[in-house]
Amino acid sequence: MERTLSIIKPDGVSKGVIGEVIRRFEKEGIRIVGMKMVRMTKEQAKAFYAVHADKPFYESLTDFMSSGPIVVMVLEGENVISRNRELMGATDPAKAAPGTIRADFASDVEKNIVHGSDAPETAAKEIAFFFSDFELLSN
Ligand code: DAT
Ligand code: MG
Repeated sequence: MERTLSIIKPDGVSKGVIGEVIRRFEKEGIRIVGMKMVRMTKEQAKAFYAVHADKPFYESLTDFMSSGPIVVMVLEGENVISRNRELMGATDPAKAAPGTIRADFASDVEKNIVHGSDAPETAAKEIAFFFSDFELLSN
């Protein structure tokens, strides 16, 4: 059993697709074991995306990620890290496979609706960034 962090980004919240994204997870039998809506400060967004600090899009990405509410979730299931990445589709929605969340809802490579951890180590770090143990409830 694995866990991963999923974020519905500010564009996903403002486009009204929170329910649709969650429906896709539940339809796949992925369990939601933690969930809340928060708004990150610019500093928190910079810390969350510290791995991208040297990228040209870092300022713009962290402005965007702190621009409005996000829904953060911890997903649980077998191979859920890669299964979530498959449901999300490629980073650039123009390259995302048809039927993926990003192909269906994202407008560009930066405003791409969802985040998903990419490996067990990053999942553990990203989950701890937003959640404490008592907020995670296997069900
Ligand atoms: P992913 O979110 O698919 O894991 P990533 O980790 O490479 O992609 O990048 C993190 C986020 O940064 C991504 O969701 C959107 C933004 N981003 C990535 N590449 C970008 C680019 N070329 N221009 C603008 N934003 C970009
Ligand atoms: Mg990534």
